[in-house]
Amino acid sequence: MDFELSREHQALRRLIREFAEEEVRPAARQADRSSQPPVEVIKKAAEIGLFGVPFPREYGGLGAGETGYCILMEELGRVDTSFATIIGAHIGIGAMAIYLGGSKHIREKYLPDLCSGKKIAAFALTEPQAGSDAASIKMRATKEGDSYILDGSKMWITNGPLASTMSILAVTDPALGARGGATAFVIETRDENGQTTEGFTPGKYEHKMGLHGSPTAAISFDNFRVPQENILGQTGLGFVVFMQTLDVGRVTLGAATLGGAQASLQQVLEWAAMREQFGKPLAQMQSIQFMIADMAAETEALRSLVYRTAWLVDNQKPFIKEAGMCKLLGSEIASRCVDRAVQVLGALGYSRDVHTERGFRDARIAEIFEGTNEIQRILIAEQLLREVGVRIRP
Ligand code: COS
Repeated sequence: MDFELSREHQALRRLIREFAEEEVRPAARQADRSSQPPVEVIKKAAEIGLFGVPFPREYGGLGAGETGYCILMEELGRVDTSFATIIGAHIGIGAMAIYLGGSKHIREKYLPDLCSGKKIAAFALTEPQAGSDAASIKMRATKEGDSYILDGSKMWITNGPLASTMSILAVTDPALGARGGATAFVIETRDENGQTTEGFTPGKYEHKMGLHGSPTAAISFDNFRVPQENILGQTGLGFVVFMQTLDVGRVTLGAATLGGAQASLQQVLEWAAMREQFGKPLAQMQSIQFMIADMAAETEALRSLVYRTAWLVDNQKPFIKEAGMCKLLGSEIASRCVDRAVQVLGALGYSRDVHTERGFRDARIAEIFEGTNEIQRILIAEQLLREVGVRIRP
């Protein structure tokens, strides 16, 4: 058993950490305050190849696999969850659905521009009535000659206002419903000048509790044409492509929360060493030491889980259960850690002058998006019970 990262992965971590500290961190507060994504930092991330970290070199990626992608998300999650979310929605679900479901031709057509960051991707699944119950989507794709016509709307789409390429799921056979009658497509929603494609309307920006630097929007389609060759996977089997994509995304969401938890721990360590009350540093107080120990133990356990699961993905071994665990544990550990950081920093932790307050707001969503933690618990239990011959859903 070897717990060392390869030299390439260590070099990748150094590159990303430097970028995160020098470029992402200084822009994070302004992005949060203005609710605008840091466009210049996004461009610089693209220039150094961060938009294609896991994908093979033949498609323009860095070829660093799921392990490299987890390193990316951990390092970004350490400094700014919003920025990690922009990159995560682009790589982990938007472009990943194209990689997992696309033919060689479709991969070659779309992935190079996504890996270079020339284009930004989004993943369009959720609809007003279809959140946890992903199979209740109503968006229609109707066959017309060599094309499909998309009609309907999606909501809570991360990168919705930035993306020009989207993976989208729509019902092609209403009689079969989404589980056996939905098809996944890759679509182009904007041209090179940012002009929206006919039939596509970006909707209102969502005003969220946190993640202000990561734009989220509703989007709608009216008579939007997509060529048949843009199908991801097989006709009628798009639900599976989308579920497989979410599995991969959940591992790296775990990595982003690992970064958040680590940052909270670091902040508590530094503050506890410096801040004095009752004539001694907080670090001398057992109540604070207990918090530090709990944070460190949870963070270390999460680290082992995330990188072992990345290893499973990179070695083509089953990982659905572990992906759910990364997302479930990661989101809850990060929330607990940042909550403790606010407590240790006291009134300062509640102040908008330190990034703990932003981290506290930003952490909460990880318990909800990419499948709520309740859904993750069901998926984990289902996988375990299946191994002993019990089915908990029809
Ligand atoms: N990998 C491969 N195939 C999968 C799969 C996975 N992870 N999950 C489901 N499938 C397949 C099933 O095997 C089934 O195929 P068969 O009928 O051939 O057996 C089909 O997809 C339907 O699956 P299932 O019956 O499990 O669908 P359900 O509607 O009961 O629910 C859950 C599936 C709850 C897992 C799904 O709705 C879900 O993940 N919800 C959360 C959605 C989410 O994460 N939203 C976030 C928004 S996008 S950021």
